[in-house]
Amino acid sequence: MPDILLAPDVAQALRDGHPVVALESALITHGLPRPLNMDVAREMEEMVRQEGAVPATIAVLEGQPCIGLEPEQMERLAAEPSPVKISLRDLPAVVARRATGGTTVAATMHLAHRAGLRVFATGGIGGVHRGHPEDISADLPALASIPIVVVCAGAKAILDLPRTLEMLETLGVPVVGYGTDTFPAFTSPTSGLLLSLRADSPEEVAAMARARDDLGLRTAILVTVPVPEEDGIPWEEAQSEIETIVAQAEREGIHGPALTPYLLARLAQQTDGRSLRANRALLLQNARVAARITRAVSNSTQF
Ligand code: PSU
Ligand code: MN
Repeated sequence: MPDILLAPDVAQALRDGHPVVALESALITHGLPRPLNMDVAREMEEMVRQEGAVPATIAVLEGQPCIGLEPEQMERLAAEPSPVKISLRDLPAVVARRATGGTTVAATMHLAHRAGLRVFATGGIGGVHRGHPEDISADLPALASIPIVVVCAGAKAILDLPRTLEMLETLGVPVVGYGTDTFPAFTSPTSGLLLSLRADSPEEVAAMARARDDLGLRTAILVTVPVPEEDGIPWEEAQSEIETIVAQAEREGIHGPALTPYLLARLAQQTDGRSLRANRALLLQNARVAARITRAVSNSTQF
């Protein structure tokens, strides 16, 4: 079994120096309900192709880390009855035991970087949970140590965003507002928290990634793109819903890896599906931006 299996079109694109965008799969297995999960996964791949790059959805299937899934592999993953939510610490056991699951931002970053991919699109990264400053997503240390560009819509709105942003600063991760001066809040366009970096074009992001490499730094560059205004839930409005569901999780004693999927599912119920529409819109937009950045990164590294 190869340690990482590349889909034929991904392998070809990497050989030819064509842009490849990594996509994660925990959002398919744990972030979105069926059948929306499959539709969105397909749409994200389509968006990347439309923008002139090759999509590579990353997952572990029966112990095999895969970079790029065939349509039937994607379908099997989306329909898997009890997939594993695979973060970094889970990778060794999942591979050793031949298990199947979706990779989180942290695990996807690791596999993508190992395969030579440089840009990765997701929805919202993990961070520090509200009321539980000890529950910090492995996404944050991964961002501090894996040099890849991660395109997201900020950290998930259900989290403690000020603490999450502080932690990213501590870890030395550049957080870039893409066309914005404030930290986007996943399904809400802004948290109101100010960012120190802004970029308005794919080329600016590519230049930062290049400078990071030249400086010998190993951090990711976190590009945060606000959900389109018309699809997003205004931040103040989202707050009251989130306070309710965070209290509910507390009462029900939900914690650990189950907490984020629980909160996302409750938020969808609580907002009558508006959070799902916002989640879909931001994922597609992030796929588009990531494809454009990947093209700029490839251009900036051609000799
Ligand atoms: N983006 C989405 N939906 C998701 C996720 C991201 O739109 O479900 C996933 C990512 O895989 C992220 C994970 O790494 O949620 C965070 O989980 P935790 O807080 O347990 O680290
Ligand atoms: Mn956690």
